[in-house]
Amino acid sequence: MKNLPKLKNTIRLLLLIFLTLSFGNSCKGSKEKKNTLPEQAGIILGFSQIGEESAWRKCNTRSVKEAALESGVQLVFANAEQKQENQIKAIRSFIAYLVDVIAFVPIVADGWDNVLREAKDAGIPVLITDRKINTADNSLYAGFIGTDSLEEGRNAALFLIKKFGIKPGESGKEFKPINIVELSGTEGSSVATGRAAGFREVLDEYPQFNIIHSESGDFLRSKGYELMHSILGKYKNIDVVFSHNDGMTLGIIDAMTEKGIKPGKDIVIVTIDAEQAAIDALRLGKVNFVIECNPKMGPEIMDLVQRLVAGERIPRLQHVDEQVFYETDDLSILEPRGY
Ligand code: GZL
Repeated sequence: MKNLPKLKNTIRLLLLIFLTLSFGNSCKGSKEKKNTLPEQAGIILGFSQIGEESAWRKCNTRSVKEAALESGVQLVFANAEQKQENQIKAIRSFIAYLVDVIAFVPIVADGWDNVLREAKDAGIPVLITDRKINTADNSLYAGFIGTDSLEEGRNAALFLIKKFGIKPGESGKEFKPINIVELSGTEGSSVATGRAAGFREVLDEYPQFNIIHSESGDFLRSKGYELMHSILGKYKNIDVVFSHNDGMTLGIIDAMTEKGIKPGKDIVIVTIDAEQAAIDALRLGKVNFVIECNPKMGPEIMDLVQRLVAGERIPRLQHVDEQVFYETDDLSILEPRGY
């Protein structure tokens, strides 16, 4: 079958027409020229993205698309519009198209084994990005690159211990309870689970802290606003809000302000992502601590894709660099965040 490569390229070209037409309209904001057919496709990467639920996600998508253009990787990009079943369909299309590598952001951690087994049977390596999956079979993917959500949750708790002047290990026999409301991210996502777990892992050592309410706002600003509005009607003794992303935090700030509550002063706010709007709120004293979750992992993803195609082993687990921003920091020196 000496014509196999030619046959493979013909199949690819036909399927690329199909995929470009079928996903073309769902690559909202896609920078690639629509329906371009590469004369000589190099590496072809099938990428399934969750959707556009936050400024963070949109920046993550831009980073992937720009890095693909920069590195000459032919990107077949599918926007799942917040549905796992759309991600599974897209991955099956990538398999049919015989892409060189599949990368995706798993919207939730469970339910991937079957489709990843199909990719494995097709001999297509899989790179998991941003969020993690739960699986008993580690052979189903080559590696992970993304955020360390456990550490983000721990950092949120360590800030509160400092903020409320509690000495490490202080038993706090006599103490006024510090009441916390947590607005968490998408239920079942590894990042919401990790942030909540890291937060509790540290705070469980300090009986002063009391999580009086925890609810998922699905990383959406609108839900952050709605939930905060109703929570403020239910509880009169909130000291802290821990929000799993800046999008929800912006909704939280709106709800507090409407109720005459000074965010960052009457109620301490800790938030994750470090998008520009959160840094601006930190400068204004409307939030007290911002934990960076770095969306700009496109270049690292393309490097890992190229290494996989070259037959190299890649790290099983690679966390992106992240930092934190305190209300007391000199924020005037910060570069624009880009998301
Ligand atoms: C975190 C990422 C989360 C962000 C949200 O790695 O998956 O999803 O924190 C985004 O803003 O919607």
